[in-house]
Amino acid sequence: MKEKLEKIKMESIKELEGIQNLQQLEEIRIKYLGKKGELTQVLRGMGALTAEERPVVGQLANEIRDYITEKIEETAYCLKRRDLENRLRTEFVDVTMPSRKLEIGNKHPLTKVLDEIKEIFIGMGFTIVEGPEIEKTYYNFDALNHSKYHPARDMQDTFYISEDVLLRTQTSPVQVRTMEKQKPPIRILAPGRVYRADEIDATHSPMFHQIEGLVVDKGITMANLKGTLDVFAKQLYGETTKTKFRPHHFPFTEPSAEMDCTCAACKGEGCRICKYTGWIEILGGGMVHPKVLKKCGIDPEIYSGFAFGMGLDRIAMLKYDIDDLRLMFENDKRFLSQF
Ligand code: 2U9
Repeated sequence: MKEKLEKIKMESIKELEGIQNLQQLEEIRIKYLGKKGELTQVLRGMGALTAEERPVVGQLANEIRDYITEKIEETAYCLKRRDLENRLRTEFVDVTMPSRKLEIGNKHPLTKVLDEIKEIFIGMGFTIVEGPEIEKTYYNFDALNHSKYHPARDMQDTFYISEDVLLRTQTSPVQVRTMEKQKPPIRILAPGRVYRADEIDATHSPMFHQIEGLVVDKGITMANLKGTLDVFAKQLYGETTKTKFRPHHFPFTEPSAEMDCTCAACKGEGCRICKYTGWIEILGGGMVHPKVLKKCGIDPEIYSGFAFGMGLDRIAMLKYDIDDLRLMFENDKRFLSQF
């Protein structure tokens, strides 16, 4: 019996030396000290011993159980200590490190200028209206008094989906649709993407952005157009901005004009941006052609209106001195993060 007990002690010491984790340690505890453990089995045989042997073997067995228990507790402490040190090393967070820079986005320059222009016209009582970019030829050309043979209808200028469906070349169809649905007074601003079959270069893109406006009511005159656009220019470029109107032609307005304003960069002195003229053309406009009103069911004998249109990309490029339109669409963060 004594030999068995000594053998158990030696085996348990040997096994405990090779322990790698707490799971293995628990298995050893069960193997030797558990209800069906080797030490427990030996102690069950104590009944067969003589009265003289029993106390001696019992004491040895208790000493070995205490020894193994102590060794297991020591090993458990060492394993837990090792695991804690590992965690402290691997899960270490240096709270003194600077936090990760949160990349906060910023508005695209086109969005910034669009928001600014919308605010100006909302301040003058205009409502923002949007419409389909894939449009009927009727709304893009016929309703706007383009003759059947107007060059703008040519394939080299316009993207056609089918004979009577195209990508809109201006946001005017939005105004036409509004006039069909709403009786005067009308005071709307129609921003959005437009498409023309242009080759991409520093100042042209097949997709660009326009903002058009339309006012229809009784007694609307060219003076209202000039006054509204003069206020717009002053609010966009500063109170000292001057405007001038040059006669022009558009099929959908008569009379028509193009509006220049004094260069915001040099205040009219002349510089690189305004090509040393002191003036920059920013938009076109005119009195809505009576045929356009009539096609929308508005009686030109009772009502009159003015309309205008501007290229948003051009205005943004002028405002931020951007010399290549392609930068607007390439999504290069080095460019976009400057705004
Ligand atoms: C309706 C009637 C008339 C919209 C207008 C312009 C003049 C104009 C250009 C500016 C630069 C297009 O992006 S651009 O190339 N537009 O000069 N647009 S009048 O006139 C309308 C619109 C809708 C029913």
